[in-house]
Amino acid sequence: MHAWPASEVPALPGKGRDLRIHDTSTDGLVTLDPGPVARIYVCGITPYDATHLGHAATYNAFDLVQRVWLDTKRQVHYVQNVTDVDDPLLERAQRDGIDWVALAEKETALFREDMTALRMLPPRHYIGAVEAIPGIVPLVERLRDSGAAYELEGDIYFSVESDPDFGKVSGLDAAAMRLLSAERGGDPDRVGKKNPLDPMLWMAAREGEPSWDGGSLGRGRPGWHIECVAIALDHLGMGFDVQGGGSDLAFPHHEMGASHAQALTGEFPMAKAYVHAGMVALHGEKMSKSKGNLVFVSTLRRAGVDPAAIRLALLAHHYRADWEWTDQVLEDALARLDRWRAAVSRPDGPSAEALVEEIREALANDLDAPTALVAVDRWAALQQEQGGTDEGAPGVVTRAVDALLGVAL
Ligand code: 5CA
Ligand code: ZN
Repeated sequence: MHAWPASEVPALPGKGRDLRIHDTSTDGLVTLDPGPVARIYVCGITPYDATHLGHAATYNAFDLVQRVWLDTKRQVHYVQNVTDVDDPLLERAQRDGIDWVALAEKETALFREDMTALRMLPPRHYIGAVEAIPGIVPLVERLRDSGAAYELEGDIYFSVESDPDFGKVSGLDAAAMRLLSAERGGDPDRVGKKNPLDPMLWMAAREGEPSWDGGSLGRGRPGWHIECVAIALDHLGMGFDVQGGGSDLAFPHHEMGASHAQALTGEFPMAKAYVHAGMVALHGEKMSKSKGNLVFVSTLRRAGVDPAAIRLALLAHHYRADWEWTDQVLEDALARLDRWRAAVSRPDGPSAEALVEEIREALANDLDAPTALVAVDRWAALQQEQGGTDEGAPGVVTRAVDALLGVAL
């Protein structure tokens, strides 16, 4: 699939900082040392009800990871998927009486537009589940042939007991896992499974549903977790730096992905850091497709809201926090954008050197964007109250805010 156009990232004076980031697996901060090419996999959308502000907040977090790495003069090898075939997508298409392919294409196109407007840097490889099927089939065959997977009425299940490291990503106990499995696409109550948590790797063709040639697996379609493992291993290989997504992906999705990869390669972990963004809520509940309590980026854009303000609204919250979208959040962001734009509209101002370092330091410290915003606020207030004689300082601020925060002033 094609991704979306990249906005330019201005180079900044001085030196970027290495990223310390929270890893769910160890529940602590890790300092990543990616080498000259940093590798990141971010789980993409299931293309319906896109792009809501919860999605946008999560992609904003991983856009910051890229920007911190780019600031250290590294290249970033970024891969993202699109789950363009899965039960919830098919169910939505059925409910609305539309073709599932058309639904996926329309929503993916809208997502690309929203990401472009928000200045999210595109992945180098943007891969759909459907186009990944030829790479998924041999992995499932290998898992089955090595005894890590088994057949149940034509479907192939992964056996979580085949992985000695199972449970290390999320750190949850069996009861919590079972509850979340039922909520998040698993089928713990299906009779005949070796372990209720075992996830499907390959679903045999069902009447009236799309299916593909699966070689020795028979016709069918891939399970969700193996999709991301196949794409990540194909484009990044084992031991990449970050796997990212919202906190609702820690279990089962990232746990199962790590297990699949362990069974395939004998290695754990697939990613050096498992990084999870908090959940955005609306009216007191997590914004979710199933509840329908959604605010869309495209709705705000159509109403004339500057995408830079939407981005500032996201940045005002620490990526690991759960937070609530309200009208006030947007109003505050609009006011901040006005203040910043006024402050950089003059040819000179207070020195910006310290500010660039403050933004760098805040982001390198577990992507602390709110602290970075407060630092820019202080510079803008100083400009407003006293001005300054440093020629070009407003230009430096504009470039730093663009390069490190993705906000166009
Ligand atoms: N296609 C899979 C990942 S492989 C998927 O989870 N798709 S999704 O469309 O449901 O979600 C896309 C991303 O947005 C995921 O990282 C998910 O954790 C995140 N997300 C979903 N809802 C919210 C929310 N309310 N707040 C923050 N992030 C969210
Ligand atoms: Zn995924």
